Amino acid sequence: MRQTLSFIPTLRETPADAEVKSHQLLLRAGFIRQNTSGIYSFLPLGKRVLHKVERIIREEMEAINSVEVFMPALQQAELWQETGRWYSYGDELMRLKDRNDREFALGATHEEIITSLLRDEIKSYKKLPLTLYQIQSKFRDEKRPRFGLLRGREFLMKDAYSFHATTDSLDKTYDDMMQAYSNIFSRLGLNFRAVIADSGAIGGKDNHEFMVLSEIGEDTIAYSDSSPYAANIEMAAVQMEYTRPDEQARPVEKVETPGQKTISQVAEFLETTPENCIKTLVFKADEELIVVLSRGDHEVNDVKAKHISGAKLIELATPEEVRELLSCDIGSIGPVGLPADVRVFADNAVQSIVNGITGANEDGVHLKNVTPGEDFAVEAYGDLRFIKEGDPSPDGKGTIQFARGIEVGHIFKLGTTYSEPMKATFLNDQGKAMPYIMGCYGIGVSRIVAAVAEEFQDDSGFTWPSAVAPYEIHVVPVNVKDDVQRETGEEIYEQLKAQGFEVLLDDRKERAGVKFADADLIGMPLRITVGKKAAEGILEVKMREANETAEWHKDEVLEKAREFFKK
Ligand code: 9G3
Repeated sequence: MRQTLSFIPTLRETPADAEVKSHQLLLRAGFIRQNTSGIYSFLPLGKRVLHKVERIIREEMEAINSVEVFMPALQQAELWQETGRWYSYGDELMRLKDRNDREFALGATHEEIITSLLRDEIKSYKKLPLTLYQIQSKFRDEKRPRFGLLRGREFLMKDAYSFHATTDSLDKTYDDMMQAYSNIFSRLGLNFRAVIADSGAIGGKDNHEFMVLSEIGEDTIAYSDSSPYAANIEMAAVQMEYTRPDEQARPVEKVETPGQKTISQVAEFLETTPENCIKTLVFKADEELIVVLSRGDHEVNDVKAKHISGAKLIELATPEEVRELLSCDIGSIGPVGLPADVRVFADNAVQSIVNGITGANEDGVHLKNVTPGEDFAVEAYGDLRFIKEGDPSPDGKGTIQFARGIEVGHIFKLGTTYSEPMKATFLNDQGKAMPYIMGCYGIGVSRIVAAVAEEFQDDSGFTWPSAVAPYEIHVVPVNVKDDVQRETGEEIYEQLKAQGFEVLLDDRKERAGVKFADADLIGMPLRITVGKKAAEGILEVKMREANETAEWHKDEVLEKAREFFKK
């Protein structure tokens, strides 16, 4: 492609409101432009990267017999009402009406659509398993779109859905998807981990997120420094034994702690340590207030608290809700003397505390010598705390490290979460109508462009790996007014294109400095500069990622280019 015929509006300045380097460069290098908050246009170079990412995804989906379809973004409300999600999703689900005032959702995801499509077609176990996928725009009205393509309100997703007669069959497809996803992210050159994740509100049991390690990632991953174990921090299990000190439990005593609110303040004031304190939190689990206890130096993990309480949704109770329940402020609550109907859960570490400190459920008063089992009862102990760096890895191999990650994929075992309410059934081999057993598998395609952009760049711009680079070779005649340079550039361009290389020719009448800066900025893997030495048939070559240069004779360009791209 000739640059004079393309559309690559590079910028000199870094756009002010772009916070992360991938967003800054994608704008500066003319790959994307923002239309409005969280909504972007892909310009020619950005579109070509998108196209290559999609091609890799399609190849890996084909390889595991996942078949491509294309579903509507306009989704009739009735389907979302069948699963209840019309009501359970709030402002994030974009809704509109048609000319007859009928209600629609703009597709945030496609479980309802694809399940309604199949329930009319697939009636027998003989037609299962079936895995379908699409690559399509999704709409989610994020409260805080940010970081460019990393969190947008309209974005491109590959979403696949699998349908099975048995859980074994689902397990097989799930494992195939795990492998296909690993292939995809490896081919993209990304440093990723498949992590054990929480399925959020959509139910189902097994699910894994694919995280690209990045310091701008929104998620925290807990991973073992000497095994493949990795989990979203919300799900990382704590496998630790706690020993109870063999001291005698003493009678509980009230103690004035005026103005001491936090665990560390109370511990210091009473000359003890947070390990000897019992932290008490009140959560709203669905509509019920529950109490969750942890050792003073640990943090309660709300996702684990959600699982042990069986709630679908959980959030910290407000100070008003706490005062209404316990007639004191949050800094003074404790497990002793709670109303009998309040459920109490405690992290395993709490049972190793003897003569500990807790709030007295009176403002400015705490209790000393509190011992679980003696002075208060617990409905259940469990692993309820966030794992910490240095904790032993739950698989018993090595210790836990933290890393930030960008979620680029998420796969779920859905079971009958959608087929049940939608009465999407098949006749099994006993002739009995059973709901499909389902899985769903997402990849953030436009988010991947940003994740690769975040990874592959240096001080002067992008260093695209050839798997996703907009073009493989960038031919840059330095001075198009010089006949030799111009004609040599044209000759090389045509020759390489004829041999199947993806070539961009900088045929603009720009100064050398501008051309070189732009070439570095947009970052094709191989740049062939046609300068003064073209008169002797010598071309200067730059391998962008390694930032190395070489001189090639124009007669060897084809052979050398094949060698470079291992074609
Ligand atoms: C919504 C809105 C936002 C959502 C969802 C629905 C996330 C929603 C979870 C999934 C699960 C999988 C198939 C592809 C892979 C991910 N955010 N999720 O269901 F209405 Cl506004 O999308 N779906």
